[in-house]
Amino acid sequence: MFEGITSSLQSALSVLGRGGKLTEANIREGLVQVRKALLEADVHYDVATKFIERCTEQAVGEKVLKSLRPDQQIVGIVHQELCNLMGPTDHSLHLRRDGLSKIMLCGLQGSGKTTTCGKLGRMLKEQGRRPMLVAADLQRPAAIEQLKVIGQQLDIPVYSEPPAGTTPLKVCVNGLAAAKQAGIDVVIFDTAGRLHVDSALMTELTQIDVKIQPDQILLVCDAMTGQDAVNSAKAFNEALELDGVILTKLDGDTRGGAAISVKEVTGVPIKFIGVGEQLDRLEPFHPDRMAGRILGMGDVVSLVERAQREMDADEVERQQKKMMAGKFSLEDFRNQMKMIRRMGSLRDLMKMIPGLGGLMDSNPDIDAESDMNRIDAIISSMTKFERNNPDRIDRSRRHRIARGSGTQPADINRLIKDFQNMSGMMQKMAGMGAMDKMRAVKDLAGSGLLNPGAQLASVKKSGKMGPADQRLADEKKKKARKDSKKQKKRNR
Ligand SMILES: Nc1nc2c(ncn2[C@@H]2O[C@H](COP(=O)(O)OP(=O)(O)O)[C@@H](O)[C@H]2O)c(=O)[nH]1
Ligand SMILES: [Mg+2]
Repeated sequence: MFEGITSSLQSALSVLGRGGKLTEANIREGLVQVRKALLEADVHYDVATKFIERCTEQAVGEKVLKSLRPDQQIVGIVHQELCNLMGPTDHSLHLRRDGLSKIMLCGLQGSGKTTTCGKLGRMLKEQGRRPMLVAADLQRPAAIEQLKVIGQQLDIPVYSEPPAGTTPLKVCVNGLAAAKQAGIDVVIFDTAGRLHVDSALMTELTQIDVKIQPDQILLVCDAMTGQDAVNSAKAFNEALELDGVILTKLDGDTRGGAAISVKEVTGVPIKFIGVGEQLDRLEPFHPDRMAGRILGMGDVVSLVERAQREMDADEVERQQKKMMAGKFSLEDFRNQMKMIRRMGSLRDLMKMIPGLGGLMDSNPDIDAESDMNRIDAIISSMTKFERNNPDRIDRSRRHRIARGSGTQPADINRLIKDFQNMSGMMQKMAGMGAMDKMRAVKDLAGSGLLNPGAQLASVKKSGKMGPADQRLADEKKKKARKDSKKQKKRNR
């Protein structure tokens, strides 16, 4: 997969390593070569250009990580930007927990729809679902038979009708009714394609969409067709509002352009990839793994990631020292929170603290992911003086902060108390043995500071909305509006 782009990217990036020292000029020169490699791989022109702009901006401004050669660091940047371009990871089919889920597959002729119907059916069956396939492609004489054979191989029911005297829409409606009767929980509709996007095809698919109201509309795209795949994805998305793309034939001699461009051009995520003709050759799409394959520099990428972790670990250690010396302020605390977000989880952070790594694994209840926004809001409403001297926050300051952050004065109190407990604990921990540290982590978890969402539960109970709640509520509203718009479009 991707031999061409991988080798040309590697030679572009190796130019950077030659000079020994990186200058802005040779960063730019190296990235121009990267851009050329992308265009040769049939990456969309605008995508390649913007991609290089982002990489250049990053590379020129970046702090050099100790223990890395600058050219290695550039590989890291290109990798990260490739991940951003193709990500985030989104391979959920959003199936209903109970009741019937409907998945509609569409795409050009020969893109792999019928095969992918079987692959998805097989995957769902393995997950314990009861799928059914519906043969709604009446365009190709052999399509129905092809789907039936696939169904037989997988022992999955297939609904079909003799093509004379029916329409694709009727087949879908009747297939859905049959599925409901048979207690099926996921119906997958195999629809017709054409050689090119045309209005007759779009009308047929839109009618099915409106009538059947699928939960997911997935476009099956042939990765070998490069930019054509991307252009057709754009056209299908304008007519149908796709939920995802399944990119097929990535096992073949593809140049990789479609995989790199499709998300950026259409905004629709790649959910699965087809990597072979056999029915088990379907994989969830992982942008980071794909970026790694495209770059073909797995070893350098992991080196960069390790160096970044080391940098974060250095920062943690620095903060740790401050904490143990009793000089850790709420401002530091917030910075640390930001770092945690960047790194993924508090669990990971704790693992970096010398002596705490193994202990985290024995405390699976610690869930620090929830709602750090609230703490952020509280600290944001404090003055610099208050952040550095939390013990000086009196009643009137407390009320002002609560008003500013949309929380209750009691919540400010609790945050400060927990924060002081934590600082105290950290100071004590400096001289502790392993057992005591374990106990200390347990206490810390019990205090609620490691679970900021829980500790501010009283805000929710009070029924008043703070800015953080407001933001969440606004987002929910926005999503609801978007959903109803989609619904209306479908009902047209
Ligand atoms: N190598 C490879 N071939 C595939 C893949 N998916 C489908 N195909 C092949 O592509 C051809 C067209 O597939 P088909 O499912 O009939 O396409 P449809 O016209 O969209 O229904 C068939 O020969 C499939 O075996 C894949 O992921 N890799
Ligand atoms: Mg087909």
